[in-house]
Amino acid sequence: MKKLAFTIVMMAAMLTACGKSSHDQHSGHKDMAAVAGQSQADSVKAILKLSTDKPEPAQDTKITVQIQDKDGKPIDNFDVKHEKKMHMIIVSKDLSFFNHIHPEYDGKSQFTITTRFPSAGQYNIISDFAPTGIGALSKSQWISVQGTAPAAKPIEPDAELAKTVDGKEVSLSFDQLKANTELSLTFTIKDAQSKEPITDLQPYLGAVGHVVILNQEGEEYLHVHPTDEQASGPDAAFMTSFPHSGIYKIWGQFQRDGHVFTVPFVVNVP
Ligand SMILES: [Cu+2]
Repeated sequence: MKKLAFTIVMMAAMLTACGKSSHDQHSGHKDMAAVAGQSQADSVKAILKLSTDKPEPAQDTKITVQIQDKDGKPIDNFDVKHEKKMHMIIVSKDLSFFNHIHPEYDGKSQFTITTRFPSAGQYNIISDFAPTGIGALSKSQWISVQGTAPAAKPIEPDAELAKTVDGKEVSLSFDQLKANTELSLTFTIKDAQSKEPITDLQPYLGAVGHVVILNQEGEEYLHVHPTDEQASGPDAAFMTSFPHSGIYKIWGQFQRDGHVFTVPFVVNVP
């Protein structure tokens, strides 16, 4: 079958959450310096191909991502970040579906993974990787899965930033919540039944947890860094900066007893 190639267009804004700060001694900030500047990110292309030009819901679909420089020359050295050479986030248009997966590096500038899209509609595929010498950057591409998309679920800010997921009660707090400011967000995790703080979180991707933030349109992807990678709960703190006011969805991912759980929140950033 003819493969359909999409050239990934630079995201409207390649976002980094790396404000100047006095927190550089924190372990989570070490890779700040490695986040690529805009011009370096522009010089990298990620070419996304699917194994079929008509992906179907709930069918195995192979995703291939080729990384090239601006002249089409393969880039084949990548830094490992959070234990992986590439992190891939797949979200549905309404952000109700979220998947965080790790394509394998096949060598020769190519990453591959086989995944499934749950239903018809548009999905944004965000590849997060760090060419050696260039630093962390992300590229995204919308794809379309065959059929009639289910009705979009509204993306509404949570009235209360507390959720129960898999028997854990997770709350989210901010030291301050405003655009264009480096801020910390803290997840606090308790046992939902006993209300006892959970203090035995396991490292997930080399840190206390992994946080992904996207704006309402699913296009602005924020880099988020743990403040203390070695923490094990009940608090897991991260730093980021929201580039604009507006609605953002935040997914916190944590591991306990060998099981990863994902907690989504929606916030309105003033
Ligand atoms: Cu990842």
